[in-house]
Amino acid sequence: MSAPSMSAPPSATGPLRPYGLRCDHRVTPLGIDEPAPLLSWRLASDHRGDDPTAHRVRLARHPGELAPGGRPLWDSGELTDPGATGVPYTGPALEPRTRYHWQVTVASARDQEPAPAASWFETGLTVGPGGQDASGEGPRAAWITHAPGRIDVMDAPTEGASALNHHGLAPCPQLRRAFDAPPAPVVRARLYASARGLYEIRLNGTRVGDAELAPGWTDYHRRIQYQTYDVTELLRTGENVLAATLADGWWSGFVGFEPRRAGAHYGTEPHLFAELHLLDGEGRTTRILTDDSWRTRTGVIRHADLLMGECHDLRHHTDGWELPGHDDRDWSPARVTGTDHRLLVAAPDEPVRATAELAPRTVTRLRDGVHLVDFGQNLAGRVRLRVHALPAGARVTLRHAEALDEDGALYTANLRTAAATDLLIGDGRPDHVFEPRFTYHGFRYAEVTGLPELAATDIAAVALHSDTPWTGSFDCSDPGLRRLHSCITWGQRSNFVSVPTDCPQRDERLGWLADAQVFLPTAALNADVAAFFTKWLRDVDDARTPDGGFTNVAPRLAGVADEGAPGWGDAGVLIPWHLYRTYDDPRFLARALPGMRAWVSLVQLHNPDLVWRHRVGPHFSDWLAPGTPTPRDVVATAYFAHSAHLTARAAEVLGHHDPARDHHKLAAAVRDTFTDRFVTYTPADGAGTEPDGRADGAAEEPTGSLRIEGDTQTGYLLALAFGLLPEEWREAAARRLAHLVEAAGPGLVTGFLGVALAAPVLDAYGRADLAHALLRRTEAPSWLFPLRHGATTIWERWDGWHPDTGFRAAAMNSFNHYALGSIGEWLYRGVAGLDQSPGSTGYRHLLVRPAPGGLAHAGARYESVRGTVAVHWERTGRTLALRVQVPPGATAEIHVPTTDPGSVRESGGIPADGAHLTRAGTAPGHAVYRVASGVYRFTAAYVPHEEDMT
Ligand code: RAM
Repeated sequence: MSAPSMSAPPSATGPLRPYGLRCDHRVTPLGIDEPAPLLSWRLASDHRGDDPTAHRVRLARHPGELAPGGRPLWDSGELTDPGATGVPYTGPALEPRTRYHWQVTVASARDQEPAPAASWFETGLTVGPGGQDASGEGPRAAWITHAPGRIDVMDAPTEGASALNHHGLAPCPQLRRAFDAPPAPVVRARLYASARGLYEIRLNGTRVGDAELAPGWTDYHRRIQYQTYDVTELLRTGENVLAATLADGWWSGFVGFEPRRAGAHYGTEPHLFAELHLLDGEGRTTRILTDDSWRTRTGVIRHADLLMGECHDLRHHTDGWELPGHDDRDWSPARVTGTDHRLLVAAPDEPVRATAELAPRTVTRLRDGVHLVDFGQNLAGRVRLRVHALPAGARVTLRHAEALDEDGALYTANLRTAAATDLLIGDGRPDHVFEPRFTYHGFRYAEVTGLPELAATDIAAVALHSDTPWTGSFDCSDPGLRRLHSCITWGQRSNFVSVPTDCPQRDERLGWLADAQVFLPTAALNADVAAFFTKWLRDVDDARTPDGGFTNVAPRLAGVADEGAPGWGDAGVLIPWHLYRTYDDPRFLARALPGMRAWVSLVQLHNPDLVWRHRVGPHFSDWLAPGTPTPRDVVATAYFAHSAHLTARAAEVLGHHDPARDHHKLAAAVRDTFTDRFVTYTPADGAGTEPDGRADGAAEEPTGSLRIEGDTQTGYLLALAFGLLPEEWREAAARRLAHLVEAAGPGLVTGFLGVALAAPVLDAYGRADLAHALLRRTEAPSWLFPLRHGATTIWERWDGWHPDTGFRAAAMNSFNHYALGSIGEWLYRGVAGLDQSPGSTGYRHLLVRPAPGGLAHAGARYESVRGTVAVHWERTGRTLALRVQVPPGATAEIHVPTTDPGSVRESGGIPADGAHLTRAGTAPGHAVYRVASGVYRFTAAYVPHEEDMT
């Protein structure tokens, strides 16, 4: 298995040039319905200071109209914002089902010819909300489903049979429609498809697109996504056939854990929606629509469920049903269930795709007909199995697990009611490849029952996840940290499945808001998650409670407390803010601001004294913290202050001055309340009240001593990360935090909320050494503890398995939960030193401040919205070499780690103030420079402290 491949700039060298053109954060999307999409680009140049001075975007229906002298539909004119990474389209209303070509030209400070680059996007069934376009031509297809009464109850598999029996899963409907191609040759064919449930469509036997689990999960009562496919190449003359298979998926299958409402959250059987638009050379469009002319029956898939698994009975297979010429007279007519299209929206994100295939590491024969396969990697996806011969009616059962028990058998207790069992029933014909299509499992191991032999070449694991383009890579000299980064990345792969889920294996897989919030900074470095979160923030908004509050999970689900808990509901504020800063797209804030304001007002309404005690939902506090719990009011009030502050900042960015002022005032008042109620500060001169429990003589320190109620690591982390303390108290708080971390091992005793903040806060207050010590720690709680015990993904609990006590309680013990993987952010920002400065958006102002610790080298590379950012440092003897790449349009403040600032050289020379570099003084352990865009190579004397060395 190779590392995920990254989208990278073109290898061609030269002056300033745009590349990586995107429309609404996607490369050449088909079928968008946004009326004012954002057109953006990255920049590359091989020269220092080769910054953009102006840009111009033009858009046309035909590429020729973009040529010099052509008449485009829209011309932005020359725009002189040198920091821009894109422009929103503001031309004439876009028409539906139309391809638009666009070109950006960027002028450079170096006075060369402006460099152009071109791309395109295509609009969907409609443009704008409401399912109707300006011409009144909305979608016309009906929702159709299998005729009732003809569904036979499935054959229950032998394994996991009880769960499956009781759930009464139904066979997957197949639907087909034969049609003749129009007489004139078709120049363009588009299929717009959706399901209430999941769909897979073939045209003349060939699968359309490569989306898995489409149309993805939304609150189907509020929004249903459709996908657009270019099927021009699949069309043939004469008879053609559209053939679809439907499954329950999130719509009518099992989701989550609520036993009273485990399945059928939105509907009871799946429905299909499809429109095939065929444009011929004479400009005529023929439409093939889902309606009652479609024929249906059930087929080979006897049931398919996301949690329970999938069953294929080959005896129900009919050769050629998806091809022209098949006689479907004994099929039933499809049943039309509605023609309401108001909820249909074009999917704004990349679909789930199969992105990797893993060969088994080992295949072990356990007993007659039972094999255990270890894929060596925990993942979300499914197994592909080649079966050479299977007698009619004989069964092959596939069970999945993340771990093995003491006897070397599958450990499935932690899956709770998720049967995660796939079943193949033979028809006696040789050679069949079995791969479930409408389920996924979280697993590293599979147990295959029913085959006398199993060759390693006959089985593979297929990884599935939302196909967010990879943008980041991290490397360093420590194999433990490299493996940690790999675990984090696999956690992301396994849990970004249409929504950001907590875990991929048990009967849960929900879009928990806090998990997403704490992991987002890491996720957004690993991958371009702008489109993925554009989609999910709609889910977050759709889920809001009637009084305007954010929930704990999105999409909202019966059985999970709606009222957002502190840190959970606040994700509705924190996530848009982080996305805005990362992707330089204020629309994240514009869309979210009403929800942000409603949330903060709601908390204020219920807590007029500004201590957040009421309407705390299930108050998860610092979830799963192994140490003394942080007082709940401390956690909640800290988040209240932070959300109020970010809401004010968001309003400010959008130019909404009054709300900005009000929320700034509120934030200041909550901060004051936080310090009044929860913080005791004793200045250095000894005046003031002595904090309780002071045992370390901290009051002797020059900056005084400080205690936050509860005296827990998380209390200090929240206060420092969210800027809740007066400036002059912060050093004291940071010292207390460092003391608590040291006293614990050094170690962390924080939960989901605290963990994410630990390394960044320690580093910001000069204790990168402690952050490194936490990373090096191998006893629980630590990141390396699970790795020592074979983890290949991040565990839900620090000690999900311990050699002394075995597995933690199965009721909540996931081995693929990304929340504690929030440390990934600091691997990039801290260890490698690749960051943007606090006031910067879209990586306009970089902050490069590596924390070498005891490592020999580290580096990170990141495709920002602006272009490639790269930092690599390496120590040889007593010299540290640092290479930094700053994309065009950006500047960087570079802190060169050195024990002798006078020794610093850049590209071999003494760095002197000039056009591209200025000296900015020294900081403890660093010499600081400000640079323009370009590549810089520093060397410096560097002798680390003894205790930093591994
Ligand atoms: C667990 C989930 C999730 C967490 C909530 C509070 O069941 O796995 O990670 O956010 O509870």
